[in-house]
Formats: sequence, structure tokens, C-alpha cells
Amino acid sequence: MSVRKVTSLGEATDSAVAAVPETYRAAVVGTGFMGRTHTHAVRATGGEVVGVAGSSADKAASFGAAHGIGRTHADPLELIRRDDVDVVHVCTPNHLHAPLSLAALEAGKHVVCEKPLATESSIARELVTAAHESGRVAVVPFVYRFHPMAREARARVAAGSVGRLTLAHGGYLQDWLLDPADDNWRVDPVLGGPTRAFGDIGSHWCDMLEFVTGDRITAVSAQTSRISETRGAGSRPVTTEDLVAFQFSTAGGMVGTSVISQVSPGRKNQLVLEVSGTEGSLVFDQERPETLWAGGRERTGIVSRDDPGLSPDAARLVKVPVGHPQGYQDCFNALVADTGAAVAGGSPDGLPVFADGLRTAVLAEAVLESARARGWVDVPGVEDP
Ligand code: SOE
Repeated sequence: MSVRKVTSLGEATDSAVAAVPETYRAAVVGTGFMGRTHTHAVRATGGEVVGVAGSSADKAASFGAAHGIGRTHADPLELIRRDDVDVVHVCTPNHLHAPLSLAALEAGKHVVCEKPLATESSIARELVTAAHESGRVAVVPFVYRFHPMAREARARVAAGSVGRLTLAHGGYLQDWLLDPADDNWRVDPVLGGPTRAFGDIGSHWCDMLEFVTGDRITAVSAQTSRISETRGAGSRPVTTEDLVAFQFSTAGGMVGTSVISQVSPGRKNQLVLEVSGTEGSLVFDQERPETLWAGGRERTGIVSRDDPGLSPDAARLVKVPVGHPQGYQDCFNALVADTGAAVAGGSPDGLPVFADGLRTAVLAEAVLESARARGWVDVPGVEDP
């Protein structure tokens, strides 16, 4: 299958190549939670949101009015192709990520596309190639990488302070789909893709594991389940998973386990990663991102982001003094700042790109295949051209 091109949030066409100016002028496509978050991030880093498109003229107009964006569009391609747009932020439901990203690259724009990059790995691979051939910056917001203490964990692993890595575990738990009456476009495989819990949040966990450790998952053994066979007010049959439990092995010799859930009462957005090596262990918790737990045989304690020995990559992401908590929105702000630096020709460390989106699409397919076959599945590697 190849990427379907769109002219509106529903039809198809070809697109032209445009010159890219130097300043960060963004188009935001999508008017939900992610559209808002990206809009704030662009502005927080000195950029301008020059226009917004939504799934209807009304949604675009009310988003524009709420956020002071003068020009609003019902047709995303009209927005994407405007000469005053440098970077297109794709914040739509999942099935439109690939076609809109492709249209943006073809129009000569840089792209920040929400995850999943595509609902099939073959399409994500086409996007990686298209981004490479375009020479444009192409980012997938695995934003938890931008917590300073996630960077600190990565720096400590790279510096050898935990020794040879042996074990990783943790999970990503939410509860917003706990009631079978709870519904969302993510539940529908046509809009959201064949995997829901893994695709939506398990992908973040795997990205965090591979980012922090620099290691790669090479095989998985997974189970998936649902709390109900129907969802929503009309009791629609549901095929996507609420829960995933998987174990894995890595190229570097780690073994590990992870649990992913959108139905764990009381858990709102708990991404926890614990890695252990021959010398020490580290725990990062996305809901307590101001600290890192560092354990050792001789000494165990909490590392705060005002630690005098903080790594340069963590320190550069510290924006306010300790005691003034940084969080989720700050991660998006930092991601957009680094995207801007890449657009200007720089190479910011740890910017998640389309190859990272392809990586999690490949992992998602391995997880689903393993659960279906009730056995171990090898995870192929991903080339970043
Ligand atoms: C909803 O599950 C959601 O907004 C995800 O789509 C995001 O990726 C995650 O950061 C928070 O939860």
C-alpha cells in the first residue's frame, strides 16, 4: 500500500514545491489537544502560527478565535501550500498523519507529525524516504525525551555509570478509557490504526527505553486484551486493545518487561522506566519528571535537576529554577525549539525524527503479531537514511 494524497481532509491531488524562508512560521493542522499544545509551543519559542486547519470550517474558525490565529482553513492543503508556511504541524487523527506529512514534504515544508507517523510500517517507511529525499526536517514528537531528567538518565547510561545494562522494566498506564462507554476516534481502527494502547502510549515507552539506553529491542513476546468487546454509547464492537503486556530482549543483551494500559483506575499518564546495569539502576517517572532515582550497592538517592553534576544535555533543557516545576508543555516547547534549530541547519542532540516514528511502527506490528501468534517475534532493525 502507498500513501494516499489528500486535497482536503478527504480527497486526493498532487502538490508543488515551495521555497522555505528562515523564520519559524508554522501551520497547525488539527484543533484538538495536540493542536493546542503545538500552538503554545510554537509561540513559546518565538515562532508564529500563521494559520490553522480543522476537519471543518467551524472548528478551524473557533480554534482560530480562541487562540488569536487570524487565518483559518477548512482545507489543510490550502494551508500547507501557503508561501508563508515553513513548518507544518500535523495534529490530526492518525489516519491523516501520513498523507498530510507527504503533502507537506512535497510542498517543500518541514514537518512535525504527531505519532504514529503512519498506521502501517510500510507507509512509515515511505515517509522516511520522502523526508530524506526532500532534505526537509521531519520530526515525530516523542516529547518525553525532552524532560531534563530523561536526558540525565541517557547521559548517565552513556557515561557508563550504571555499568553493563542487564534489565529494563516499567510501563505506561492511563485510565481515560476505563468505562466501556468511554469513546474516542483512537478506538476506531480506521481512524486510529490497528493498535490503540500500544500505538498511542506503548510507542512512547519503547522510544524512551531505546533513547535512554541507546539499545534496540530485537524480539518481543506480547499479550493484548480488552476490558469489553464493545465501546461507546451505542455499544459499538471494538477490535483495538486496552492492555498490552510484553517481554523483550535487546541487541545489547538486556531482558525486560513492560505493561501498557488505558484502563488502569487512578493512573493518568504514568510512564515509568527502570533500567538496571552491573553498577547501578535508574528510574524515570514522567509524572514526577523533576527527579531521577539513582540506585547503587553503596549509595541510593534522588537526583534533582539542580544537581551540580547534571549532564550538559539535561542542563540545556532546564528553563526555570528547581522548585518551579517543568512539565509536559515544556517538553513540546523544547521539541519545537530544537526543530527550529534543525530547520536553521543545526543538529540538535536527540531530536526524534521520522526514522524514530518508523521504529515504533515496526515495534507495534511485532507486538500485534506476537499477541496473535502467542509466541516470540523478531523485531527488524530500521535504517535511518
Ligand atoms: C492520549 O492517550 C495521549 O494524549 C497520547 O496520545 C499522548 O501521546 C500522550 O502523551 C498522552 O496521552
